[in-house]
Amino acid sequence: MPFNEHPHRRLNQLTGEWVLVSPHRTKRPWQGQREEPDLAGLPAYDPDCYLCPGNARAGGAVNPDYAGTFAFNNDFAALLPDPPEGGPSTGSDLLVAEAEPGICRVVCYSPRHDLTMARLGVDRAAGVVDLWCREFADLGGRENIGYVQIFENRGTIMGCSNPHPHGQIWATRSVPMYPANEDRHQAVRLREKGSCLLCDYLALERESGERVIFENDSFVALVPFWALWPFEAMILPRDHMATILDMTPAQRRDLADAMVRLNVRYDNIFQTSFPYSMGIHQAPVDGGEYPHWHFHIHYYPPLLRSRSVRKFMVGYEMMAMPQRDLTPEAAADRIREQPEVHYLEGR
Ligand code: H2U
Ligand code: ZN
Repeated sequence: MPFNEHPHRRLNQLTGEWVLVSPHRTKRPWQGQREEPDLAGLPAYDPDCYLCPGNARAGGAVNPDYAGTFAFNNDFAALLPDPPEGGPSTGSDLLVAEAEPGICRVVCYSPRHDLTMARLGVDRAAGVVDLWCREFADLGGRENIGYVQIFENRGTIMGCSNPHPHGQIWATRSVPMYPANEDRHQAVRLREKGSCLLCDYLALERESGERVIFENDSFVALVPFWALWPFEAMILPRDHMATILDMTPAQRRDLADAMVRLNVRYDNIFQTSFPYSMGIHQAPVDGGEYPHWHFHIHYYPPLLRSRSVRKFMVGYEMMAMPQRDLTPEAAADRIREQPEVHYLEGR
């Protein structure tokens, strides 16, 4: 069956969920309207930003005059370290709730208010990777923490409240739903086939090259076969490793290189700071054995046709299953054809 012409569904091997692909709706490869490049600059320092060095935050704390990265406990944390056990008692087996202890951190990537990951440069991005590793080791070693979710929301359309480059880390006692699902699917693969799901998948993708965007010595950036979002991508380590702590110093730097390069390409697609949610999925830290885990980064960007036309997951997507028109292969082509020099460079 020619996948690029007929409606079909694809199985996400990590989650067991399906995505409907309708390529016949976008036969033409690309005819999107052109918008003027987004040149709106931000100041390097914003006196009203709660993440800039030396500024006061909402809770009254004052940020240090930091030079590299900076992490702090979220002043409006969604999780608290010691909620009362047992949860609300509902008196019915149909109304299930339980306590969820946890910790929420905010991580600033740079003192510069205006430099997103795409413009951070590899040295500073490597500093972010080191910070993630320190936070992961620290939070993962704490009592009552079973999973550490590192993530970033970028852009107002993703609900990000502040353009200052930053991400978040939420650590919980239980393993949250999506990583728990990926955990099960990777475990089944190892049990039934004796091999790692993502090592096998990566070998396939590297052989065909169809959905690979680029690779460096340690990482591959690709559009997954089962991608939901128009320009969804994954960054995977070429070696099998369960968490970011398994990386050598050289691999940490290669991860920074891969993230910056993907972000530059993203920004170049619509000549704007490309919004997305990204997150690192890795093995739980609850003391279990996780030989089946292959850590990876997901990027879920919502833009579809221009910097103002986004994909909504509504209607059929909410009620039945996600659907896309642009094939993952066409999306990979489009990201691959972008230059690795940021469109704002030299302006
Ligand atoms: P976003 O990345 O989604 O914009 O979230 C930023 C976080 O920063 C958000 O969780 C926190 C908010 O609670 N925050 C502080 O911890 N201190 C502040 O002074 C403002 C915002
Ligand atoms: Zn700032």
